[in-house]
Parts: sequence; C-alpha cells; structure tokens
Amino acid sequence: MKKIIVLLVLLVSVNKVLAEGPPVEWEKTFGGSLDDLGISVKQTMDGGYIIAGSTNSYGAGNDDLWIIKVDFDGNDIWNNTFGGSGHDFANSVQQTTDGGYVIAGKSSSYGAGNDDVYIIKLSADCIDQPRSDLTGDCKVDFRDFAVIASEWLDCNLDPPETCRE
Ligand SMILES: [Ca+2]
Ligand SMILES: [Ca+2]
Repeated sequence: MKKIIVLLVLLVSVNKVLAEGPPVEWEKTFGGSLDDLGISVKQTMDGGYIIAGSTNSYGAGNDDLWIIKVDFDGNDIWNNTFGGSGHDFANSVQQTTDGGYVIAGKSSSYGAGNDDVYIIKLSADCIDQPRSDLTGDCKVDFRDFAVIASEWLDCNLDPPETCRE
C-alpha cells in the first residue's frame, strides 16, 4: 500500500513538471541586423506595454537605450532611441502617475566619464489630444480650466478671442 501511494505521488509530481504553461497569445520581435535587447517590460494604463532595452541597429552609434511602446496586441505604437556615440543601456522602465514614463539605465556617452547613471522622463502619450486640452498633458482637467479662467481675467472678463491679435 505504501509503495502504491509513493508511486501515485511520483506520478502526480511528474505530471506537474510536464504540464504545459499557458498558450502564447502573441509574440513579436523588434530590431535590425545588429544586437537588440529587451531588458524591462511593464503593462501600461492603456492595457499596452512599455519595453526598455538597447539597440545596436538604430540610433546614434554603439548601443543606444531603446524604448518601445506597444498596444494590447503587441503592435508598435511608437519607439525612440536615446544616447550618444558611446554605450547606452536601459535597465528599468515604468509608467508614472502623470501617464508618462521614467527609465533608468547607464550611459558612457554623457556624464563624468565611463558609465554614468542615465535617467530619462518622458511625458504622457498624446496620440489623440482632446480639443479642450490647453496644457498639453493629453487630458482635460482643472488645469485647463485655470488657463481659460486666466485668459478671461487677462481680457477684463471679455471673451478671450476679442483680446487675441
Ligand atoms: Ca537584431
Ligand atoms: Ca550609443
């Protein structure tokens, strides 16, 4: 009886080891003919993903820090390289509460010599800017109201259009 239980336990654990993981929803590659590397990825508020890494295929020469924004299905929304003629890498990326992004890495192109800490802050994505967004942060909130209010005040409470040249 003991032997049977041991055998059953073994079978169950072997089954666990051999179990397949979840199915692939999508997979993508980004890059050119030289070395390109993803280091950090995070899901973003819009359901897409932000990826940080480095590219030798594009940019200013040697490795450049490479940021890629993809949508929910992994389609490239935008991408950008940062760095100079030296070696520039991203280590980590995440979205910030203002909808922008902050990236940490290292750069030998800039700074005091050899590798230096390299931090980049990007503002929020603004692919569809609302018409009433006057502050350029891609959303309509009290800051836009403050801009309108100050325009009316500047115009002695007449419609601001009448004060514009
Ligand atoms: Ca490549
Ligand atoms: Ca570079």
